Amino acid sequence: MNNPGLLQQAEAVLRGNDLGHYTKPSPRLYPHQWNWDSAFIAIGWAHLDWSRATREIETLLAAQWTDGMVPHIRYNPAVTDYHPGPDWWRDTPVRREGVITSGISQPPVLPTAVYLVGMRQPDPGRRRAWWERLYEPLRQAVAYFPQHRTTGGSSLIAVIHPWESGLDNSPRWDFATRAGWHPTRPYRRVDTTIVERAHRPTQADYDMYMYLVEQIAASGYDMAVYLPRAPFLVYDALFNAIWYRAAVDLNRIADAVGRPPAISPDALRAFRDAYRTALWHEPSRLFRDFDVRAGVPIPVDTGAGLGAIYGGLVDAEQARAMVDHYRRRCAGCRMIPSVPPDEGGFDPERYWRGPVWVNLNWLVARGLEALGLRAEAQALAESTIALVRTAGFHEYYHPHTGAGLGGADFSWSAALVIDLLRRPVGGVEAE
Ligand code: 9WN
Repeated sequence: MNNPGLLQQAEAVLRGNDLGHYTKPSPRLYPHQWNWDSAFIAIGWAHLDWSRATREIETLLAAQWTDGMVPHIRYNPAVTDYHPGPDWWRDTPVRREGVITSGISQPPVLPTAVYLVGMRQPDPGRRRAWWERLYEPLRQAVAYFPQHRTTGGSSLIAVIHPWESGLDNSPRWDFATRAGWHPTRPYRRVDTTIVERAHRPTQADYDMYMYLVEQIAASGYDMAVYLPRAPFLVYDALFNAIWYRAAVDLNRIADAVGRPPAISPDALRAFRDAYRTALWHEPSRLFRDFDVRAGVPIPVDTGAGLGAIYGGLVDAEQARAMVDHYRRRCAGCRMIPSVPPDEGGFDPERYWRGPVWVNLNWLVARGLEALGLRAEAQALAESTIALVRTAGFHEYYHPHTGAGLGGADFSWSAALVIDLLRRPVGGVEAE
């Protein structure tokens, strides 16, 4: 694929959002450092400037709590125009001195980013030294979830806020919006002053988000106390698949630095069985999420259910069936709509309720590639690149028209396009 112009444009987006130690997800809408954004962004930086990629990751890891959790936002103290600001997240002794963060996490793409960035380093000595230095914090980041976020004997991981899922207003979480929760404090949104209100979560969604922030902060972030009474407690199919892949990649790093597996093969097997048993929904050929509080599956199909392909939790045959079925439901759309148009909650313009996202496409494309489904992976990579080439580096895209929506100059769209161009599907990875 020869796309020099696109590559240069993508690089310009990353450089434009670069603050030296971290990269803003987008110029005005998201001015702080976000957890899974920085993981995707580092994967892109690794093709341009390896040291810059490692700095992105190390800035994020420096915000890790002493219990292992990597927060979803590391706040930049110089920035005040983002809501919610740090004052919503009560302080805690497990937060590192002098680092201001939120009190929840996000999908753990980070260990996989460390693996992929490491693989871009041609000098095996430098690669190994870097992996050795990061190994223990990464191990703690992965182990945090089984240690603090499991309940009732299952090995599946429970998330406690839609923001932790990374897919904030997915229709999967509408049951929580419908509960009508409100925070006790008034708040003022900034997002709707920057991008169109119709592209963002609703006011009722934000009331629910802020209510949960208050609940979590009031608990002092002690999950042993919080989980038994958490109003929002779900097994998110995408988050769990990303965790599984993180554990597998962490074990690869462990092997490379001469250590035993961080997560035992038995634990991985138990997790895989639990995932496949608890979350598979045969009629939709898709994994679904589970409402742990209510003890019921969440009856909504979305692109998050394809996450198992990235996780390596399905074989090639099942992956192909999943993608074929999803594609049929989305006839006439750019792939992959975050929600299929025949789902009740579908909205082609509103954030995680239908638009196409580059990160979701990248996750599925790389998963298909790893399963040996090269033609399917290539088709998805090419359609993703085509979308961005036509509409620019947007946060998300209209599934019918391909128009760019949400924030402009969006970092992970740029970073992951760089990765798809420089490490084409089926290409040989630098050793
Ligand atoms: C809240 C930064 C983040 C992404 C999330 C996306 C959005 C934040 C917001 O932006 O969430 O965390 O303010 O809407 O949903 O996935 O990490 O790009």
